[in-house]
Amino acid sequence: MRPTGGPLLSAVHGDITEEAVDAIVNAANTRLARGGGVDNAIHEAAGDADLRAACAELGGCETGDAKATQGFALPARFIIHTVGPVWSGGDRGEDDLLASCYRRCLEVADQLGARSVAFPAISTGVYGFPPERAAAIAVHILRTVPTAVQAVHLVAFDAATYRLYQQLLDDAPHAPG
Ligand code: AR6
Repeated sequence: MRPTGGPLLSAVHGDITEEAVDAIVNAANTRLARGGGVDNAIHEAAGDADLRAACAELGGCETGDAKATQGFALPARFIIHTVGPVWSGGDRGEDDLLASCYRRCLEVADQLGARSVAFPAISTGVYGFPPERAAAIAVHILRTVPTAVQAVHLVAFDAATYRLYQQLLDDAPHAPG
């Protein structure tokens, strides 16, 4: 059951750096050093020098944890950097660590007063987490953890991930054909 007043979840197909929300989530690494994928796109769009300097002050981030910076040149006011697990077969606590990412991001969003948050598909790129399993964990945590966040955008960069989110949120188009 979704707690009363829980966030409205919606699937978005596109680039998270364009999301006009209070906070976007970055799929970062433990050093909070600029990497590839969504991390690279966020550094590019936020302004590399500003974001590098802000990340350097945070002193890294544990896998499963989350820490915030300003959004700088982004439409979003904040960036919540979280570090997903590297997939290594599923027996190394990967599910719990990924769940922890979503939970910690909501906690940090609440501390920031953010009411709208956009998430990428954490760990499903370079880190190799199976997308379907990751999407189910994401939706479960976002539907069950109490938060003051009112709107969550699950941003899929590719069509397959977008379809996964649509199916899980049961908002797939029902038009025949
Ligand atoms: N907007 C939304 N989603 C995106 C974008 C974008 N602009 N670009 C990529 N994605 P990944 P990870 C999707 O690899 O697996 C970095 O080097 C992408 O298609 O960015 O958590 C970090 O520094 C995929 O679905 O993150 C770490 O070292 C999802 O974002 C490492 O990669 C996550 O893919 C983290 O790996």
